[in-house]
Amino acid sequence: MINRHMGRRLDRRDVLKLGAGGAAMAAVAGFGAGAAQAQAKMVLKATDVHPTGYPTVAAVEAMGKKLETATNGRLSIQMFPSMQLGGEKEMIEQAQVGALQIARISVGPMGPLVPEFNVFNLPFVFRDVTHMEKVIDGPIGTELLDKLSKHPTAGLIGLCYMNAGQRHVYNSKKPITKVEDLKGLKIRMMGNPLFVDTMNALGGNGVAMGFDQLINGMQTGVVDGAENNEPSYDSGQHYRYAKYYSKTGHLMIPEILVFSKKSFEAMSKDDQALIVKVSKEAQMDQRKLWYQREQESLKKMIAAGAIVNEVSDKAPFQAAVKSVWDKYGAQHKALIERISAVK
Ligand code: GTR
Repeated sequence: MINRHMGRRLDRRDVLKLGAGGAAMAAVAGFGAGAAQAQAKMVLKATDVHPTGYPTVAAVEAMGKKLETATNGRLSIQMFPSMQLGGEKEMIEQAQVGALQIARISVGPMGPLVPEFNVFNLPFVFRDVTHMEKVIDGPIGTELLDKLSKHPTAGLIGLCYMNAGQRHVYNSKKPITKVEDLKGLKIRMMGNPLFVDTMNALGGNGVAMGFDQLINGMQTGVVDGAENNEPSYDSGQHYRYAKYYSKTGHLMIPEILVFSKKSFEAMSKDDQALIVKVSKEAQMDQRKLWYQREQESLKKMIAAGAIVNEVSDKAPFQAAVKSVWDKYGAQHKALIERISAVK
């Protein structure tokens, strides 16, 4: 597999060969005893679809520095940014088998695994960013992370959340100011049927595709555009292919940091607790970086030629996605009510 933007992409064999973390893990398994576990040096492999300098990448790197300091260099993080280990689907698979330890992904693809996460994926579920932050920082956020960690087959530990702003539609044809404007546009959506249904309900044609396939999809006209927050649009230089960026704000999906359950269970209780602690700090560290980056990205993309427009009346967009709420929300009524009760 070749990643056009990054040179050769690593395949699973490379990941296993590369695995400083994996080697340490093998040593741990060999020693078996708790004391040996507590001392084994481990390089935790982390990955992100975004490049170095992106808020999520920077926050996980800072987490690695904290681990190094707290353990005198025994635990550290090696970051593989920019989709070097594949898209989010591949990242999840590698974390499940312990070929990497930390994957920073969107809650988006988690819905099919832990259905409650689809509540965060419902269009217009949060009133605003403050509401979303209160939910992820509070008991509901913790409950959903625990659901993932306790899932019998997911093979992942849910560590923390991160901010990802609001998602807005962008395309190469025209600005979207009203819901009818989406008609006939092929818009790339994340790999979760809920999102394709959302775009279709809005009148567009939702096309499920990995983030790693998107530039190619826009270049070849398989899609006319996609939807994402300002920092993703800017850092992926998507304005080069789809210059109309319309602030539909239809989704506000938090990010999630997951840890390989296989790797986690091989670590000492103290190390596990330390990882949980630094990840909670990372949730807040990333937030500060996020707000700065959103502003910077907005300026950069406009300077690069993006044409940004506000969407003044969101009510028709909200009305159009009722079928999505009926299909994916009906079984989570109580959770939805709890979310809307968060003030
Ligand atoms: C970004 C998010 C990524 C990925 C991407 C996508 O906002 O940070 O994790 O989910 O969107 O659209 O696939």
